Amino acid sequence: MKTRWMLVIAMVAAMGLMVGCAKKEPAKPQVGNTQANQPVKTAKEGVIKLKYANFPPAPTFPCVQMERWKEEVQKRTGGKVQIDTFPGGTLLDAKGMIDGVIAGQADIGCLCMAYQPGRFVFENATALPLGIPNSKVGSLVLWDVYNKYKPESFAKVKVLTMFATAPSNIMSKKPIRTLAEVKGQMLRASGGAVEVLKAWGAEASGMPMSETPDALQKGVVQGLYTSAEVMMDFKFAELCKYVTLTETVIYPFAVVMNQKAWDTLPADVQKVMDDLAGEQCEWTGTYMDNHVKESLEWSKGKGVEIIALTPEQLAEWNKPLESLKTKWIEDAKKANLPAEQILADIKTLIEKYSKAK
Ligand code: DTR
Repeated sequence: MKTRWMLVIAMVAAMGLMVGCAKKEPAKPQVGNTQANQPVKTAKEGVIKLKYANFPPAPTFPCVQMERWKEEVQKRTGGKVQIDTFPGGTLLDAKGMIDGVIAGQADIGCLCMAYQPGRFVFENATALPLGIPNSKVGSLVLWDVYNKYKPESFAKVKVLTMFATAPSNIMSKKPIRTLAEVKGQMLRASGGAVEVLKAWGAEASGMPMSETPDALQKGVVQGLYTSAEVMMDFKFAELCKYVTLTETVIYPFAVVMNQKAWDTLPADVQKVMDDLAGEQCEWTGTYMDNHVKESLEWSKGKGVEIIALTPEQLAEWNKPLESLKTKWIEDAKKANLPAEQILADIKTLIEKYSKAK
């Protein structure tokens, strides 16, 4: 009896194994350019699948613009392109973004150029204190100046669009009403903006936005310096009860695509993406500007005090920042860039777009 049962169990196990094998899905076709030097492959006839990586969490503006771009591309290609988005650094993180895209770990990636000032010397000219008044103007200036000079830093990728944040403000746990009150405060910024804080006498700590909520929570930093939409998107208003409106520098962003993946796209799809580039840049700037206003209003409702500076105070705050321009000119010259001409172009473009409605 025992042997018979053992035989039955053995037979059931063997059948299970056979069924399991028969049910095994055939290997799915690989989609997107997940490995370097592999062309984009289609999941089924006519559908091109692409992976788009982003570093901050989904509700933040770089991801909002990503979803908008995705919807537009899918719509304008009549569903021929399908984009899978990966917010929150789930595919590539902030500093590994462009190299990850070059290596083909993602087809598309969104990066903040200010996080790598040494690598993006040219683009970070727009992150100097030049008086960019808002995100829309900053985005249009950045896109134009990029297209004029087509810098070497993007030679290995296809640039799909660029945009800039709104000007940066200080969000802090303690009120900062005067330049003297910044001194000694441990504040977070990133990239070139760290130098702005240092020039004001703060104890600046450099880190990407993705690490900031933790640093604020743990008290590693007493505040941060960036565009004010984060008060709402990251709920920083719960920790930072003061916003000092310095309205200083913007942060430039780029969306890049793996060159091989781009080269293998059909011409009509490339055209859709190319036609969308400038429009996406302006859309993001407009979204950002409106969202900053919304965030400040929302913050007031959470008991946040918005500290405005007088024109005299702003002049005082801007004075120590002059040295940053001199330093950038030196760095740009070392990188064989026509430094003065680039700055002159940026100033002309700021005027042009500030006047335009
Ligand atoms: N100002 C840069 C970039 C930045 C501004 N808002 C967000 C939101 C999510 C990610 C990055 C950014 C910074 O402070 O890091």
